[in-house]
Amino acid sequence: MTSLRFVFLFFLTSISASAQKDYKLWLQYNTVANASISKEYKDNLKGIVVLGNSETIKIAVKELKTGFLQMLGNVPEIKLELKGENNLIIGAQSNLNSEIRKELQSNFDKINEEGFIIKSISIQNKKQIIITGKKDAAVLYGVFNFLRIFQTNKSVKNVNIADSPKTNIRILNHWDNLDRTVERGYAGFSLWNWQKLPDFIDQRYIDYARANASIGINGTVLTNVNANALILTPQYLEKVEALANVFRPYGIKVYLTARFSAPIEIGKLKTADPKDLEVINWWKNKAAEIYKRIPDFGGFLVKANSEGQPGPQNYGRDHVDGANMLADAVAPFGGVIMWRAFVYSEHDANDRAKQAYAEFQPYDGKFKENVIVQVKNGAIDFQPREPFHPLFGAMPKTPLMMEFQITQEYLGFSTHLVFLPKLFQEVLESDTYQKGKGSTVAKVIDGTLYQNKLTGIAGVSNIGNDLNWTGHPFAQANWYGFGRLAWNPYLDAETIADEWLRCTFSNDEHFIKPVKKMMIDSREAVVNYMTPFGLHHIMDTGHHYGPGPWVSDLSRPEWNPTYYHKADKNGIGFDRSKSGTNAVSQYAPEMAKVFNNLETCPEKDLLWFHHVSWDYKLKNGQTLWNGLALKYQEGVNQVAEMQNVWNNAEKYVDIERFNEVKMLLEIQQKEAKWWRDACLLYFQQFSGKELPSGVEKPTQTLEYFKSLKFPFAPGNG
Ligand code: BDP
Repeated sequence: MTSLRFVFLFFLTSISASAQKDYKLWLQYNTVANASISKEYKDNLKGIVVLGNSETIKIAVKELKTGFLQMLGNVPEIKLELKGENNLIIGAQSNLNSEIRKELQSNFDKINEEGFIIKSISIQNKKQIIITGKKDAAVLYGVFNFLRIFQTNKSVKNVNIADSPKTNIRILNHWDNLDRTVERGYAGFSLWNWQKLPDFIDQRYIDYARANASIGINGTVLTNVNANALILTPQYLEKVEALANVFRPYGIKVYLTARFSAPIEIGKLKTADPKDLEVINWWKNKAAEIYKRIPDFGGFLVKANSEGQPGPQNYGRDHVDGANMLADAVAPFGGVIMWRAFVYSEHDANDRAKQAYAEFQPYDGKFKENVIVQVKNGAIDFQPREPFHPLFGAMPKTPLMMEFQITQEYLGFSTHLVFLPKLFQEVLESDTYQKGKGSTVAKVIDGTLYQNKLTGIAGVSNIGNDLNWTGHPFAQANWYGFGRLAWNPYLDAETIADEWLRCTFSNDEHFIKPVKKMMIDSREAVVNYMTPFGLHHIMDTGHHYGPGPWVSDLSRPEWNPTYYHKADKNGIGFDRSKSGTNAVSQYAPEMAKVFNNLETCPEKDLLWFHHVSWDYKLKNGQTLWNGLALKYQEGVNQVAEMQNVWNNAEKYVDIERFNEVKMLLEIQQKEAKWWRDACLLYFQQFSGKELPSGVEKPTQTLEYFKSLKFPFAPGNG
């Protein structure tokens, strides 16, 4: 009996230890094994001098204590004034003495309000390290970055960093409903326990804020873009206020989604017409009511006249009227309106990929200054690969913010390992040519191309109440990577993967090298086994889980996969060239030319822009049919290789996370084959050709794949 009880207890503790590891994200603070780093620590960090006593500074001190204790086994003495040498000084610029301020003046000149300085300095011939910035939240960013130097086993000797975020709004979009379901959420239910708020503050809210602050995220939209007006009632605003109070010391502002018809639904007005005086006043009063509770409220995110959501067009007005009316309501309080450009209509016979540009581009220069237009990375919808959205660079007088999707709606949910920073980087690096060569999307987003003051990057969150936050242990890297790229859109995906692996798992090079490569390659793998050569939107209906290239019976034509791949006996692909829908003309002439011509169009985007014959010769000499089949196979092979890499990583990883990832990769392998077989069998009906050698034969029939149903697949709103 006793021994059984022991086994049971042991089992329980080992489960909770594993959950804790997963739960700790990239803030594991593993013991530093590198002797020279620990020596440096002992020599250079004898005390921590704390200047200031705000909540934020207290959080920073607590973080340093936790980090040092866990990584290096002890905590330096905490001092309230500068004495002796080899101290770590932390505090905002206004709390520094004049000598230090003078010493750092040139560094302060280089950073913005949220930037930080970490520098080894000599004051009265005494060596110190200082972490500072213009405000306390910046000091906190500096502290996390300083700890990351230890986490990644780098040296702090002669450290000299001055780093500022390149965008103002670095924000998560939670598509969370008030009943705690999460639209396109694959990691459990919403973190926000509306029922128990405002009185019950779940530790998770604090840990969430801490994780975000550690990567520089400074905003969160708590609610779904398919909005519920109730969030704007006093009953809910009280709860939002409680969350805002938790997040504030971490430098995070809350934002809400505004349902355009709220004045009718909760305000009892007869209309929501943005030109109606009563409506205008209703929003002004609502804004005042919110700011009274939450003085630093960020503003509203709005999805209007898209996929059935109400908007200004219901009243014969346009997006500018709607956005500007809301902008006026929040302007006196410093709020912003993030107005989404994700619009398309079943009544518009135009190519869906052209609709957002056609509608929004003519509005350039017409929005109020506190409006920023939020544009998805591509013109359709978060596919495994899309060419960059043609609106980027095409609205010089309008701030545009990027919307990436961190949750993997179309990329294998939280089951497939796909490292998204690689996708994000590809988009950010794309050259729009809108102001000549070098007009990259990143420069549009950080405001340097057109000198926009208001800038931002949004990521649709992949976070839920799963123990490990994101469902897949490696999906944590996508949250992390999003934050890092929002801070600096020029960062390289490899650098991000490297950092994340070291902070999350291990600094052992034998682990880092292969696993980093696996992460980097994982993005191309998913493209290969789902949508190679620019194919897109061929997933199954509603839940978007698994392949469904055959679907052709949905009421809205542009919801059908057949609308996108247009496979027939002549070939496959969507002709968006001049002889087709001419979507290419929405790009700058240089890019339009490249995309328009079959010969110069990058093969990765081929079927996005062209309808191509099955016998078309690819650059490698293969016919399109053979090339397509081989790409699908390559995707499957890449997942097999990922499994190999992971199996070899066993000795560097705790057993729980090792097993989780192993099981998930097994599912990914099965599902990669499913995508390959279902798509190839379906397209083969049109090509009428045999599978080339090297491509495995499908083990099921097309009918079988068509018959699969997933009525309870998660995330389907
Ligand atoms: C699509 C999702 C849908 C969202 C919509 C949006 O399928 O659930 O509401 O985007 O971004 O990707 O508004």
